[in-house]
Amino acid sequence: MFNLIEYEELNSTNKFALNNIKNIEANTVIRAKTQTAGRGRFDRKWVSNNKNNCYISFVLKPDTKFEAKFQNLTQYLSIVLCEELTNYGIKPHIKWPNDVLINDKKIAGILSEISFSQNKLNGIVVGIGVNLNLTKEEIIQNNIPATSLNLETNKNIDADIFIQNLIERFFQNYEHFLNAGFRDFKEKYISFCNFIGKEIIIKNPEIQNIGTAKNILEDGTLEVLSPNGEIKHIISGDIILKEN
Ligand code: BT5
Repeated sequence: MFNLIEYEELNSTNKFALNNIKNIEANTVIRAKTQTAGRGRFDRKWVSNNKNNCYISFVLKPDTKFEAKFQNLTQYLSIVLCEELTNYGIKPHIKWPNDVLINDKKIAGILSEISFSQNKLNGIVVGIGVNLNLTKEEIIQNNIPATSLNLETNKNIDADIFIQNLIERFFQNYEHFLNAGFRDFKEKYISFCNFIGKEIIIKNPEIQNIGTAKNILEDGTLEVLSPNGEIKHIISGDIILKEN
């Protein structure tokens, strides 16, 4: 049902997948033990130099025509990850749109990138980095507000098993997601969110807004009530809980 291709080191699993997308079969997962240039959203860096962590990219080819629901694949993957983490006895939260946190610290990040040629969709690459076995020193050295599954559970985590289970769980409902879109997963997504009803700051590279997070809509958009009573629909950016 899926192929897992593993490399000792890549610059970035997303970049490798995008560069080779035409030669990679649909539903292939590219894994690198380490990444020399792991990347986040808005050209930010993803710290990726510890080989017992998870750095993988899903190569998906749902259609040759782009559909809006494909943009929610990152939110779908954040739910899949939360379910997997719950199996380890911890309580993860989603920070819209798709960061996964434990006790307000980031344990994982997701980056989706799309490849087109001449208006034809070649494929979608959904990359995820999960901190499975970071040390406290690595977190301090890299100056990241992060946590890691081993630190939360006080156990070393078997990265091979974690990655295999995460991929299997992703593909369990992938067809359902493609047929129904985010709508059928919205309630599950909301069940992992802890910011609804709270005051938040919404930042994206150009603007900053303040408001109360009201809801997540059927297309994954964040609905915010502004202090002047206006309802805003946010489609991209970062959120910060205002009391932080
Ligand atoms: C993300 O970006 O959270 C998406 C990260 C996606 C990484 C995966 S790994 C496999 C695949 N291949 C890639 O090259 N990328 C994907 P963003 O929301 O922009 O968050 C980046 C920010 O998170 C940084 O600016 C740091 O503050 C913080 N950060 C960096 N490395 C981290 C880590 N290992 N753990 C927690 N936080 C980190």
